[in-house]
Amino acid sequence: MDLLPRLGDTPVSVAGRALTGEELAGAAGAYAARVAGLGTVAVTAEATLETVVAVVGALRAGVTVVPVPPDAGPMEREHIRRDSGAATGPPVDVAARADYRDAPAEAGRPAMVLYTSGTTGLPKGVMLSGAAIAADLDLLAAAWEWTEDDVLAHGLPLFHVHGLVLGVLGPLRVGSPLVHTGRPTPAAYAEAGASLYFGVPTVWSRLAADQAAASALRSARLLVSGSAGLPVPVFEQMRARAGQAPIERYGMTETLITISGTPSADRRPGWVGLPLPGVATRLVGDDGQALPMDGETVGELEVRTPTLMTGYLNRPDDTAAVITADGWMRTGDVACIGADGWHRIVGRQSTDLIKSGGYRIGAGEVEAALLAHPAVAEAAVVGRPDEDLGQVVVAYVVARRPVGGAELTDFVSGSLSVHKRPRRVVLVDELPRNAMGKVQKKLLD
Ligand code: MCA
Ligand code: AMP
Repeated sequence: MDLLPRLGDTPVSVAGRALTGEELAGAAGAYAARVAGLGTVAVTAEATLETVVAVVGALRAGVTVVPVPPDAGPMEREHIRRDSGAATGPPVDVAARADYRDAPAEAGRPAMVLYTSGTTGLPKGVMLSGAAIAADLDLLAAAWEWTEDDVLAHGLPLFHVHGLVLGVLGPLRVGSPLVHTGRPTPAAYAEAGASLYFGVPTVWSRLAADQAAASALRSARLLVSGSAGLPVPVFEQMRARAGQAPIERYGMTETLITISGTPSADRRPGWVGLPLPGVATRLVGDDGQALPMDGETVGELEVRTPTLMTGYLNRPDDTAAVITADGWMRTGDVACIGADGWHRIVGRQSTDLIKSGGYRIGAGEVEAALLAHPAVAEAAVVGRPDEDLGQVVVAYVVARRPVGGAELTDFVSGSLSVHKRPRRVVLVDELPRNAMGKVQKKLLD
C-alpha cells in the first residue's frame, strides 16, 4: 500500500498482544474487504490491536477513517457521527486473514478525519489526505534518522495525530516494529526496551520522577516530546536521570508536525527546533505585518506546509478563517524565531484553548456542557498552570441552586470525553464582566 509500504513486514504489539507484519496485513485485509464501499467509517479508538487493524484495513479499502475517543460521552459521539456521516465499523477479528488488493481512495477523499476542539462549539473534523500524512512521516523519518532498525515504543491514545498518525502509521511506513504500551506509564516505557520513544511532556515529567524507569531509557537512541511545551525542569531532569533530554517537535492536527529538533543538533531547552524541509514559517503582528525573526520579537506563528489539512469537514468558513488565500495556516500559537531559524513557542493567542496532558480542550465546549446542567446559570472555563499536566481545566460557575462540584464534573464527563471534565469547580456569586457584558476571564482566580 502506498501510504504504508512496510505493512507486511512490520510487527506491532499493543498492550501485550502482538501480530507479525504478515498477520497484521492479513487481518487488515479481511477488515478492508468488509468496509470497502462504506465511504467513511468510525472506529472507536481504544488502545488495542483491534484499533490498529481497523484503521489500517479502512485505509487499504480507500475508506475515510474517523477515530472516536473511546471515552467520548454521548453528545460528543453523536456529534462526530452526524457531522462525519461515518458508518459504524463492523467488529474487528484480529485472527481473520485475507488477501486484499488495495483500493485507492477516490480523488479528494481524505484518508482520515480527526476531531479537534476549537475555542467555541463542538469539535471540528480535520480532513487529512494520504499525501499529507505520507509527506509528514517521510520528513520526520529523515529528521529523526528513523529507520527499520529502530523499535518505536509509546502508549499514547490512538485517536490523535501523535499516537495514531506518528505512532502507528509512522512505524508501518518506516518499517520499524511498534510496541504500544497500552498506557504511557514510566514502568511500561522502561520495560519496552525500544530505541525510539514518543511522549507528551506529562509522560516525560512522570518518567523523570521515577529514577529506575528513567535509567532504563539510557540505552534508547532517541526520545521525542511533543503536543505541548516541554518544561525546562523536565528537560533537565531527563538529561540527568535518563542520560538524555528528549528532542522537541511542534505541530498541530491541522498542519501535522512542521518544526523539529534533530538527534545530532544540540538540544535547547525551551526551543522546539527548525522547520522541516519544505515548510516555511513566519511571525505576524496584530496588524497583519511580518515581524522580525530576532529571537526576541513575539507574534503569531504562521506555517506554510505540504502537510496541511485539506480543511475542516463541512466548515468552509472556519477553514477560510485559519488558512490565508495564499496557503498560510494561522496557528494561533505565539512564538519567536531566532536568526538561526530556531523556534520557541511562547503561548497561545486565545486563553480559550486549553492544553492538558497534551490534549486540546476548548473552553467553550466545556462551558456549553456545564450550561446544560439545570443548576448552572453561568459558566466560565479556564486553563490553570499545573506541574504535571501543563494546564488543568478549572470551571467558574454561578449556580441557580446549591450544587456540588463533583456532580458538575460527572455531568460534563457524561457528555464529553473524560479528559475534558474540570479538575476543579469554583462556585462564585457572579462572573466578572466588562461593559459589553463579556466575561473577563483574566480577572478570575
Ligand atoms: C482525570 N481523572 C479525573 C479527572 N480527570 N478524576 C476526577 N476529576 C477529573 N477532572 C482521572 C482519570 O480518569 C484517571 O483515572 C486518573 O484521574 C488519572 O488521570 P490523569 O492525571 O489525567 O492521568 P492520566 O489519565 O494518566 O493522563 C495523563 C496522560 C494523558 C496519560 C498524559 O493526558 C494522555 O494520554 N495524554 C496524551 C494526549 C495526546 O495524545 N495528545 C496528542 C494530541 P483512571 O486512572 O481511573 O483512568 S495531537 C497533538 O497535540 C499534535 C499534533 C502534536 O503536536 O502531537
Ligand atoms: P492539537 O491540535 O491537539 O494537535 O494541538 C496543537 C497545539 O499543540 C499547537 O497549536 C500548540 O499549541 C501545541 N503544541 C504542539 N507541540 C508543541 C510543542 N512542542 N511546544 C509547544 N506547544 C506545542
